[in-house]
Amino acid sequence: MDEMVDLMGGQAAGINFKGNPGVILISGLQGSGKTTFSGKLSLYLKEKKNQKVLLVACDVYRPAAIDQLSVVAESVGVEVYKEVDNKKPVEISKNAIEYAVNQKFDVVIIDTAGRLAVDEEMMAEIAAIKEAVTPSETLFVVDSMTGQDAVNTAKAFNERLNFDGVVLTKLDGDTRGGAALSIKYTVGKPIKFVSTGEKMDALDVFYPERMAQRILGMGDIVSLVEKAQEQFDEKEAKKLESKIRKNKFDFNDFLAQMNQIKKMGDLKSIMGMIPGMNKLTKDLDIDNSAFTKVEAIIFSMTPDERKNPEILNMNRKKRIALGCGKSINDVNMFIKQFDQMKKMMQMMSTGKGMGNAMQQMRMKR
Ligand SMILES: Nc1nc2c(ncn2[C@@H]2O[C@H](COP(=O)(O)OP(=O)(O)OP(=O)(O)O)[C@@H](O)[C@H]2O)c(=O)[nH]1
Ligand SMILES: [Mg+2]
Repeated sequence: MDEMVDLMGGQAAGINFKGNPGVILISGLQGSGKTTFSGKLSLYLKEKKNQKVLLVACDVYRPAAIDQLSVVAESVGVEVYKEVDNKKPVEISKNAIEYAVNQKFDVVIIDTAGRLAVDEEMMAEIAAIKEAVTPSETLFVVDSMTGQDAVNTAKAFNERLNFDGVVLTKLDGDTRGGAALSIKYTVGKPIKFVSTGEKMDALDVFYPERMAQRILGMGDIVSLVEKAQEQFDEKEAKKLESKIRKNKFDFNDFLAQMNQIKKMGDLKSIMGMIPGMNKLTKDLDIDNSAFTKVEAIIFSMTPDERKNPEILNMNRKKRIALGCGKSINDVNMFIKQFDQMKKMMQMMSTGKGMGNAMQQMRMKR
C-alpha cells in the first residue's frame, strides 16, 4: 500500500495558478472531459481559492463547442471569452489573456479542441498555443476508462507538451483507476485531479493514498502479481509448479509458501487484491495469527509426515493435536483445507482454469 502510494506520487501535488494572470492550458483527446473539467476547475478555483476566473473557448472546430463551454461557464458563474468568427486558437488565446489583464482576472483557463486520436495537426496546434501563452500550468485530461490507451496517449502528449500534471476523468464508472499507476510510472508526471461525475462539483484533488485504497480495495490483480513477483524466486516457483503438477505438494512446501506470503505483508490486504475476495474478506476476521495456528500444527508433524501428507491417519492426527496443544478438530480442519487447496492448485496448474476451480469449490459446500 505504501509503495503504491509512492508509485503514484506520494503527496498530493498542487497546481500553479499564480501569475498575471495565471494561465492553465487544458489538453487531451476528444471526449476525454476537457470542457467539463474546465468548468469544474473554474468552480474549484473560484470557491476554494477565491480566484476570478476567465474561461477561454479555443475549440473552434466543433460548431457547438463554444456554446457548450458557455453553458458550463454559466452554471459555475464565471465569464467566457469567445471569438465566434475567429478560427485561430493561438490568436484567440493571446487576445483572451490581454482581455484578462485589462479586466483584472486572476486565472485564465484555456479549453482546447480534442481529436479522436493523437495526430500531428492537433499536437502542433496545442504546442503553438502553449508557446504563445506560456501557461503556469499545462494539464493533460484523460479518460480513465480507456485503460492502456490512456498510458500511450499520455506519453504522446507529454513528449510534445511536457505537461505538468494529469487529470483522470470518469472515475465514477467501474474503472479501477489502474491507469493512474501506469501513467505516473510511465510518464513520471503527477496526477493532480480526478473527476468523478458530470456535475460541476464532482472534482477531487488527487490523493495518492485514496487511489491506492481504491485500487487495492477493488481488487487489483496486476499489483498483486507484481508484489508476488518481487518476493518469489523464479527458480523456486518453477520447482513448486512441477511439484503441484505431480501432486507432490507437501507440508514443507506449504510452510515455505506461507513464509513468502508473510513477507508480502498483511494477509487481509493481500486477499483484498484478489478480485472478488474483497467482499468475502471484509467481514472476516483474518489476521496473521491464522498462520501461527497452522504453523504450530505443521511443526508437530514428523519430517516424514510433512513430506507425505497421505500417511496422516487418525492416530497420527491425535498425536499432532496433543503435540501442538490444538484440538483434534483444528488438526482435521487444517488437513482438509490443505487437501482442498492442493486439489485446487493442481487443477489450476494443469490448465483447467480458475473458473473451473471456483466452481468445484462451490459444489463442495
Ligand atoms: N460520468 C462522467 N462523465 C464525464 C466526466 N467528465 C466528463 N464527462 C462526460 O463526458 C462527455 C465528454 O466530456 P467533454 O467535457 O465534453 O469532453 P471534451 O474533452 O471537452 O470533448 P471535446 O471537446 O469533444 O474534445 C460529456 O458527456 C461529459 O458529461 C466524469 O468525470 N464522469
Ligand atoms: Mg470540449
